[in-house]
Amino acid sequence: MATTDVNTADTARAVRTIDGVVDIIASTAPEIRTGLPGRRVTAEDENPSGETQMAADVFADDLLCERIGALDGVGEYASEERPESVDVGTGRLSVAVDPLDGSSNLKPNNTMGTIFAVYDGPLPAHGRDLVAAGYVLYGPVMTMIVARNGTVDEYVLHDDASHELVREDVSLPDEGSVYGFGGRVPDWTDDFEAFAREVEQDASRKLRYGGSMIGDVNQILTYGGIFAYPTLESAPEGKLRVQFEGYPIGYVIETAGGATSDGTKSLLDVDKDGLHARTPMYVGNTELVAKLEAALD
Ligand code: FDP
Repeated sequence: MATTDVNTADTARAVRTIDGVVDIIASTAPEIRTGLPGRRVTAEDENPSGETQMAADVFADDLLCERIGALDGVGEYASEERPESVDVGTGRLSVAVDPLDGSSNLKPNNTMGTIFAVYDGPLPAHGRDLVAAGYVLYGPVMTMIVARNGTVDEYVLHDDASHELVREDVSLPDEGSVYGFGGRVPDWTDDFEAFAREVEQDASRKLRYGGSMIGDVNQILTYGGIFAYPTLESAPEGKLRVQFEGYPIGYVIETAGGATSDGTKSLLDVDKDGLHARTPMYVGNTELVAKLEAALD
């Protein structure tokens, strides 16, 4: 077979696999949500980052691993809840998932999300290997954001496992009107605190912070502005995970016309070893992220 035929076949298979991952995320999210009421308790284990797991984290991870792992074209599955990735097939695409982002919001019944990233290559992968990424937001309405083929779309997810496209080509509004910064304020660096105080002084912006990254990032995608989970004095790498949070959210926000940074460069250019490596995260309108980088310089 000629090389071009092989490439065409590979590409067609990859497109089918990516669509399959999106369909599985969309159809599994209502089940994850339905399974939450009895699982607002801690599980017996900690996750690989040493954080308390909720029973819901484990439940969502098991469902997604089983279904995504059965998809043709997926070679590896990894999640924030497992120490190692799992070999699930012979495909060249890998899927990394944060099954329930913001699960400490489960007790107070606040927003949470499910994040997914599809990489062309083995895990841990690089941000520039992403071929699709997105997230589900469990809010009053269940929505899903998907970035692929250079555009970002929004879907509404229904309880019967169907999904409906509601917005095409989503982009960040030009004038950002909200901000949300994580971590304890006394634990922020002086430079970041000075930047935060400057952002607060602008009367056109309001604080919107809910403690679940997906909820907070979706505010930025909707209203524009800036979200940060910064470097902390006690945690120079910040809290959020490169493979499961930094890269996929970097991909979504940059595809939507925004900018992202680890403090000096795009989140997609972060170079870290290890499946559970962490990174500071700053995402939002280009002008605000540029100001942030200048402030931290
Ligand atoms: P959670 O620990 O509840 O799962 O990465 C996880 C995350 O939530 C993010 O969603 C959120 O932005 C951040 O951690 C909040 O952490 P802290 O409450 O420890 O600041």
